Amino acid sequence: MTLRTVATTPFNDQKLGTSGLRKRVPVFQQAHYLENFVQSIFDSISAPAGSTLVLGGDGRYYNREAIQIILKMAAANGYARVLVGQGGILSTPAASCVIRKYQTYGGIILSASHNPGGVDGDFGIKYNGSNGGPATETVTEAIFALTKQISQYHILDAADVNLDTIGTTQLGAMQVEVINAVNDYADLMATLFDFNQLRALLSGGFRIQFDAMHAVTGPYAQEIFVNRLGAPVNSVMNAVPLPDFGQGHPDPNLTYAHELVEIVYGENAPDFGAASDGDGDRNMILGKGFFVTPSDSLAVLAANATLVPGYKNGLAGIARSMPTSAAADRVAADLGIPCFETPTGWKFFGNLMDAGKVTLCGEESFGTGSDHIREKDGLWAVLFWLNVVAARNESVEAIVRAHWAKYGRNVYSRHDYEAIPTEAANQVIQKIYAQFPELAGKSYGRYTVATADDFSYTDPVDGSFSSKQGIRILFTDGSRIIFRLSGTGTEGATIRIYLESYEPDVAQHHLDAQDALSELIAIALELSDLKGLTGREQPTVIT
Ligand code: VG1
Ligand code: CO
Repeated sequence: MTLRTVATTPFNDQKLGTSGLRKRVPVFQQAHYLENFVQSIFDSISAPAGSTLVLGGDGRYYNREAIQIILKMAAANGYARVLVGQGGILSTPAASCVIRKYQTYGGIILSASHNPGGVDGDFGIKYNGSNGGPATETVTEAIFALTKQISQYHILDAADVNLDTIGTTQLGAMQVEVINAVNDYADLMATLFDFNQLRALLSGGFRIQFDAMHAVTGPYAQEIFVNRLGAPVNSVMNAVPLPDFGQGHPDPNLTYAHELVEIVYGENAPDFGAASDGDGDRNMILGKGFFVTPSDSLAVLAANATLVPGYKNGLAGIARSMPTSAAADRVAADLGIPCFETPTGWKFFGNLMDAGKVTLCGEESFGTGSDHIREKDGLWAVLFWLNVVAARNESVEAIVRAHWAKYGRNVYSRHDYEAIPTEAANQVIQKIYAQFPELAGKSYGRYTVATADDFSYTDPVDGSFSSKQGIRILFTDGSRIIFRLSGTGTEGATIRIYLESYEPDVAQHHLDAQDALSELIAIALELSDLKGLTGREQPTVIT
């Protein structure tokens, strides 16, 4: 085994997005591409000699190859030990769980989350710190800066390590320990939820259907729902993780999880449906023929948290990303606890949780989580919902409708326009900016603009400042239109339009969100001239 220092030159496109670096597989397969990025991570964090690293990914194409490269680089960079998920697989929440449980210095997660995988699909990589959470912006900027000046990386010439058998292998001076993270994760869940009550529910005729979308959560869902809670085996569908996710798009929403949606809206539907994404951090919650928006989900979980053992003493506070609806704010106000509004991306919640300021966090993009780890957590959200259903002995729909009756309904939808040429997307944003000076006070039908701004955020814990986090058009009645460019795509630009209005009147709560929001949708299209500038007639995805 020889230690090699390899000369390299920088790539100019290794800027991290909302959640790490995401590119097409062939980009990552270029000589030195992955190595440059990994060495930049190692150089920026400079872990003390003897540190332990956690390593694993969502099992997508190139996962195994990347893990072998990173192991050899970790050995050459002075790590003492690497904990790897069996088969190289770790869900994002399980990686966070394991980093915290074994108090490691940090971890590398290989995932492009909900983006499709396969030979021509997407691949991604991100670094999480010792708190188990995504590196903060300060760290990601430092990594990017190093990628622009890198001249060499270190790697051990060695045979590949067996990733499939639980146990320890020596790699140079470093130990590679293949672990069963499914058990670590399931054990953590058992400390938070009433597994006895859940077992009674799931083995007592209440039917659930969980769609793992051929992504990472299959083994975790089988262990928890089937093995530990006694649900029938067929409660978990698409449970085998595949490198190309069965050619699907592992994004748990009404468009891409259509197989599950058809079951839950069909005849003889189960009582409860749920799905998770490529790396297991997202969740979609469905009742029988009923969809729960992620923003409502956060609010409902917060309002019912004391019914769940892990949260029986109440919440310190709630945080939501800026585009997420204000439904959670209403619950926080009612509970007399703070509610924080952060930029999009889980990395902004870490400081708040570490400082004990918030317990629950959520994003409109099907992300919900708590301070049990430092990532959003798909299966956790499903278990939380089931625990609330069991404790209240009511259906998902009844719980949500009762919530709306009490707090009013924040009617919500997001319209995505994907793969827009970057130039056209920038024109749309510029078009809105240009109107900022004249927007306040302007009326559109029954809506009057209160303010328009570009969201910025000062972290209340470390004072770091983030600007340009999305355009907000705020109306006098609390309705909002938000425009943002995605930071996770790999093809052109994705424009996201987030729409929200507040409806206190129960008599209007039956309305379909698209109908209730139709005026705001028209205003958003008029303001941005989106159709004119992009030629797009319809959104690619509506959630
Ligand atoms: C999207 C979501 C954001 C989420 C991010 C990572 O980012 O909007 O809320 O945190 O994905 O989630 P963007 O920049 O494309 O809007 V995941 O499950 O893709 O790691
Ligand atoms: Co994800």
